[in-house]
Amino acid sequence: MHYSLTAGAQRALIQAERIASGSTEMEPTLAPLLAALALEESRAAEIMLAHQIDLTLILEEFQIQLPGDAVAFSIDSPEQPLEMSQALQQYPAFREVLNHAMQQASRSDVPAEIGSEHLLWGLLATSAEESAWLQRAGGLSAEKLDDSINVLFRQTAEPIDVDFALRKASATAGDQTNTLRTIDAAANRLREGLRVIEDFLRFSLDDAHLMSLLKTTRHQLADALRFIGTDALISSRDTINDVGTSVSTTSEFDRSSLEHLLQANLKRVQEAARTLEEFSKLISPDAAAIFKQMRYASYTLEKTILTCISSQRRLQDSRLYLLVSENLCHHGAGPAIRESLAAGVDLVQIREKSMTDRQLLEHGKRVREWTRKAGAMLIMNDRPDLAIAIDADGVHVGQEELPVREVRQIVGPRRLIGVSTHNMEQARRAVLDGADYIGVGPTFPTLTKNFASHEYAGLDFVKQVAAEITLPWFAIGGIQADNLQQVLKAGATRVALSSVICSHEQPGQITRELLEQFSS
Ligand code: TZP
Repeated sequence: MHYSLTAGAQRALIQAERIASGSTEMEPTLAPLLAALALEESRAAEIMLAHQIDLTLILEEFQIQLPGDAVAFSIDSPEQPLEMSQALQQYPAFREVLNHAMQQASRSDVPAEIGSEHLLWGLLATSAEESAWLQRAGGLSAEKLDDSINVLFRQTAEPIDVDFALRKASATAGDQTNTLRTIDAAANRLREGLRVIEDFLRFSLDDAHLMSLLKTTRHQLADALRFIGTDALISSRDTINDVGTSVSTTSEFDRSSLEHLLQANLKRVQEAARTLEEFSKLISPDAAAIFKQMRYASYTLEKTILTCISSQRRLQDSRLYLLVSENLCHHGAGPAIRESLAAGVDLVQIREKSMTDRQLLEHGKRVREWTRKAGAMLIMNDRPDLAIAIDADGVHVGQEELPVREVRQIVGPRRLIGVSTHNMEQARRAVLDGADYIGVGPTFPTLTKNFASHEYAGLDFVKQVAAEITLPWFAIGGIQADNLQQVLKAGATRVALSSVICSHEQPGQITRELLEQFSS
């Protein structure tokens, strides 16, 4: 039997070859192919996303660097068949995957084309580390994928019988067309709104993490529309006779700032998702359920983006964040705080583990006065109740303390909430939970707080956060005058520190030295 590859599968193999040829590994593994499958907008990528596996996770797990042109790559260039055969000749591991993929494709009764989902199946059928990881990280196995492949084929090869579904709802032919027209228009509105938001995240906020969330939303839209039937949507389209296209409002052209533009498009996405959800109920409850999820996801996205923008504004000039514990200070907490404030510390955190609540309250009120006079912010560690009592600007919590949602209930919308994070998963979670800033560390070993040796996140964590997250963050842990440059080079623009200032004979002097390093 003759097999051909779909365009998606071809692109994936060529991308895999490009990624593998840029790798230093002597024996290329299957990781480049896995990354290529996630990189392409393909069925394999959709299946992986449905199992919470995305490109970022793969790149992180297998330490892969994408070549610069990976995203811009297109299938139209004439040299591609040659490149693809190179991929197969040079990398026997890819060939093994292709053999498995052929077997899987031959089981299908639709044309014997090998798609990206078959390549993914082929990869899972090997005993490679990448296959075991997909099982661990996303519960994906060749057997599981059998079901997904069947479902996907059912959806694409045999779209839901719209006629039948509408007849059941006793709709007229005119109703059917109008429902489809409405869905088509709302889907376009949603897609366009998502694109504007994505461009904002890319060019204004430059936030890779939030962009990856948006990509998931775009995939969800494609999933839902498949339930409706893309062909039926196109054939119902009648833009020329759509009265809506000639109606415009003055507010449509009234965009006073980038943020305003962003908000208008977030609303547009939410409204479109609601229309899609309601009208899809007449055709496909499955699609309606996905649109509902998308609407909720867009509320979270809105909150996350707006929190990020407002925190960036509030913490715009902050560089040095001092955590003060009485027991670390040479001449007591008072002098350390006042001297470092005078030298330019931007935030002070009260981090006392052995004071009574009364002592903390009195101490907190004093620090409030000093910080206010100096124009600095005050953060209370662990205690939302005391943060309110002393009118602090915010509260900081660790992974074991109250979650952001509960803290927000206590401190209200105005006060900052900071969260300590020790790995990328925690950092991404904190962003989505609504933290206003995060602590990123420990960067270096520290005696100020106990960590097990495996908990040292190190400079790599700092670099990863710098590449992905634009919510304000502070590198923390063991930072001193002689290693600050390494932290700044890793991408940090703000740092939090404790002992280096508190235990110094001259807290003001060392604060000035540290601050100077930011401008050198
Ligand atoms: N969280 C992560 S590291 C750390 C905390 C509270 C201690 C920071 O103190 P130091 O003395 O600057 O290492």
